[in-house]
Amino acid sequence: MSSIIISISMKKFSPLRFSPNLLVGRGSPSAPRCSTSDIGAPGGAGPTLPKTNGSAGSATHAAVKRLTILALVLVFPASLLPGAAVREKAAASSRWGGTPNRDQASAARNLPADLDKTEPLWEIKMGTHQYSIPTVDWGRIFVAANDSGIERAGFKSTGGGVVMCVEQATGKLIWRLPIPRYLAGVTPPYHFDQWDCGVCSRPVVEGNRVYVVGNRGEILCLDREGQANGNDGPFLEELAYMGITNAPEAKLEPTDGDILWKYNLITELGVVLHDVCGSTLLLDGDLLYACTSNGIDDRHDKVPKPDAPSLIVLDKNSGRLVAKDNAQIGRRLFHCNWSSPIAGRVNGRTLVFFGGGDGFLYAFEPPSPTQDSEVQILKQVWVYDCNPPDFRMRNGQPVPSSNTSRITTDGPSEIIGTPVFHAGRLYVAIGQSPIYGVGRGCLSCVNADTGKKVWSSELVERTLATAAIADGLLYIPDYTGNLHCFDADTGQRHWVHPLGAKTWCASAFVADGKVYAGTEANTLWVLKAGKELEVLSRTRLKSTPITPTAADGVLYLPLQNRLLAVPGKPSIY
Ligand SMILES: [Ca+2]
Repeated sequence: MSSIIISISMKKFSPLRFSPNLLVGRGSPSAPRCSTSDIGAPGGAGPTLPKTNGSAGSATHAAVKRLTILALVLVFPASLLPGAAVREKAAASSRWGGTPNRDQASAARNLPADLDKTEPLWEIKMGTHQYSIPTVDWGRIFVAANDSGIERAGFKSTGGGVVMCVEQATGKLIWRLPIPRYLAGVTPPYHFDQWDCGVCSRPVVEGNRVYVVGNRGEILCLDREGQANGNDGPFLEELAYMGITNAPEAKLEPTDGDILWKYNLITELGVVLHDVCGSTLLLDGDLLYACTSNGIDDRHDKVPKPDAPSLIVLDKNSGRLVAKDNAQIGRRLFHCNWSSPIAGRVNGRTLVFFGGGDGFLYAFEPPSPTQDSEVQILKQVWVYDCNPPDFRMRNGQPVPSSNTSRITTDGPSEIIGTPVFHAGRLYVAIGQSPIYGVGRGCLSCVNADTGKKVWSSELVERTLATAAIADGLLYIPDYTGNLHCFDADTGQRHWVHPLGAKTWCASAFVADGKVYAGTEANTLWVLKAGKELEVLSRTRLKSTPITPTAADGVLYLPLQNRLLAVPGKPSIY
């Protein structure tokens, strides 16, 4: 058993009570390509994009940078923030929100209403920084953190990351892949992988493959079985990759991870990553969509690679680059690209949507199916400005965006949380790193086919969160600590609830008629889902909660330094 597992409580749990499917280790089914209905007629182009670069500051501010990193992570996942939705009893949550839609709603049931009254089934230690939402898949949980506390012969923590696979029933380690820190991240123009945030991307699981963005700026394809079934290739240098130093005695162990292939964003694309790679991959058929995390330089002064792609597409089988965008988001970038791509089916076609670090929402056509090795340019279908006009321009003059030398509350913001596809519409909010403070924000509902606005609301301030939509209601927290409930169809706000502390590490997660919302003050709120505001419980935790996920009557709640499995109604067993 892993030394990082600090406690396992089995008082209320027996593996025999689980569905047999949960104990199957291999061969989980693929999720449907898309589950959304067709909508509308083909639409036109979006607005003309400005050419200005919003990050004009020059001063370097260490404290600000550090907080920035922390902030980023959380969203992605929630956007560190997305909730893993799991089809109840299907035990597979291979995709964020259960589908390419990225919705933070889950069909899981029988979940706890009050964590103070529920003893966890188990609890495992997860480094010191944990921002990744766990993925539950056929009896296993895939999760990521930083590499603090890992004990393995020949391994030394570098402030890097780790991807782990544990048993869903017990939390017991199956395998782990330590990923050393990218030490060159301290060298200009980089300001990257410096803050012990580790792997912030949520693992995407399909069949026997696990796809994740590593802390070194690499897209990794891992073997679900790790080294337990041998070292599968083509990549075979796991010992050196993990930084195992006790050669020549060193050898791979069954509990080591197994890399099948990897794609390096830095060496292959020349992007300058900033802070963290916090986005989660989108898997659709044989294609793997990835945000490149191209960003500004170490001085927060300019974008070193303004024409580098922000969104790329790989062949999931080989890691070959299939396509990239040419939207030149880097020329308008405020800080970095951190949002995660999503897909939806509209008007008989699949579109891929991406929230840019320039505050625009983009729709692209998938690459053409071809065996040609030439890298395609993604065809842009439309673009929508998620910033109201007066956020960008006022009295004929550009409104400055926050950066390390100039903190503003009313300028434009980027997209950090993940857009959500629901009933033919996209829901996305703008935000900034929490170190830039609170400020004006906007939640937008956009026709996914045409890119035209359906409604928007400036009641939601800057946020890093991803929306959760269930039964026609949308839940989203903002950085001020307000949790909002909107009518997803009309944009009418039903209620707002102050959570008592700022929120940037977690999106709201809705399941089983409950809304789970965490704050930076180590608090988890549980509210009743619905048009009427009703608080069910408020629990003080040992660390800051990240966006939870759920499956089979259990809430899997990541904290900054551990992962809890909290059961709902014991009667379901
Ligand atoms: Ca293997």
